[in-house]
Amino acid sequence: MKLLVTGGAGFIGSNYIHYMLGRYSDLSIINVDALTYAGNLHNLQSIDQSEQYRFVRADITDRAALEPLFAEGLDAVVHFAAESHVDRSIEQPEVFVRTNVLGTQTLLELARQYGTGKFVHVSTDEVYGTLGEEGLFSETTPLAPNSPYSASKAGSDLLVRAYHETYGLTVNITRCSNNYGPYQFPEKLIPRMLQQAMEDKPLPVYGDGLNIRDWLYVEDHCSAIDLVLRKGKSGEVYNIGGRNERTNLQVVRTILAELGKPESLITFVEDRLGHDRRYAIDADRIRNELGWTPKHDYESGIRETIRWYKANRQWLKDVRDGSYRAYYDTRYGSS
Ligand code: NAD
Ligand code: TDX
Repeated sequence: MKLLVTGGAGFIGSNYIHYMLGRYSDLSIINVDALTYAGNLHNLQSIDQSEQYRFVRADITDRAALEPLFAEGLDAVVHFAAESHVDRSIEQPEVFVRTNVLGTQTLLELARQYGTGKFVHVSTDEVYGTLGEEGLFSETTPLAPNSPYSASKAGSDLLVRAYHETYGLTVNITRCSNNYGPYQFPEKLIPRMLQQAMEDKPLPVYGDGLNIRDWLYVEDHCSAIDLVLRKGKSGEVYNIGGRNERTNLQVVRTILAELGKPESLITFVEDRLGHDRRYAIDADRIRNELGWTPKHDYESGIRETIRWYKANRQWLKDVRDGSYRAYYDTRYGSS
């Protein structure tokens, strides 16, 4: 099977490539990534020389750069590439629309023209908006995105749906809750707080810290996407989540306790604009129809993640000071 993975140098994409190559010996993967600030090929260093793996630096809005890859004949596309950080989308919405909406449409159009086998679009629970104290997001919950990030992801979801309905493209959409684990860029809650705590710096908690997220260890997201790719019914949406609801304060306190740091490092700061209060996922469809079960419970997953960041402080340092970029610019030309 020849698989095109977009955004494979990012957090979830790189975990997914490791997961798939570790599992299937008859698979070849082309990783297309523009290497934005969030893309880091060091995440993939251990498989860099594998005959099953090829990297192509390209922007997903660049049709001319992508076309030869589709022309080779692809069995499937698994589409991760996106601008992914809500806070950045509040500051700079345009690039979110360009990459997430136009980039997705560019890929869909090529998949249609070249008869690509299946298009798996990796989306997010944030397209459903926010929940009150009760209830869960199901696949039939109406889309009600609140941030420019989630609106751009919802736009891309609707294009995927339209390519299925209009042109009969074989597609699936996955909508997962918040991921955590190795290789996550330290702008996101868990690695950011870990980094601050390890350096005895203040941990900036937005608002009252009582917003709730539903956490899933990244490998469990990868196993779900693998199942959807192989067994998902075309046109179907699959929610993915592990029913691990925690307030941000609970997450931060666990990190401090595990690192043996004082709670006095917690600093309440101005709230995020349009901050969604609560996310919680009903994942019954993927569990019942495809037999997915997550392997990691939150308590052991978070401890494993903390151990990884402690053992990989150089990775965090390189990401923060941008030193990995010099390597790319020598090897692939500056962006
Ligand atoms: P990330 O920001 O860590 O990685 C994104 C990757 O996409 C980077 O390697 C970046 O270089 C690449 N990219 C960005 N713009 C590009 C462009 N125009 N062309 C080509 N490549 C480009 O993101 P992530 O957290 O790994 O998320 C991956 C996907 O999963 C996203 O689509 C996101 O919406 C979705 N998702 C993320 C989470 C989460 O908790 N992180 C949860 C659910 C869904
Ligand atoms: O410094 C912080 N302080 C803080 O209180 C940061 C970075 C975040 N927060 C809060 C905001 C959220 O309530 O923590 C929560 C999690 O924030 P993020 O890590 O930015 O994630 P979130 O906004 O929930 O979105 C994430 O999950 C869904 C990913 O970034 C998205 O790509 C994914 O679609």
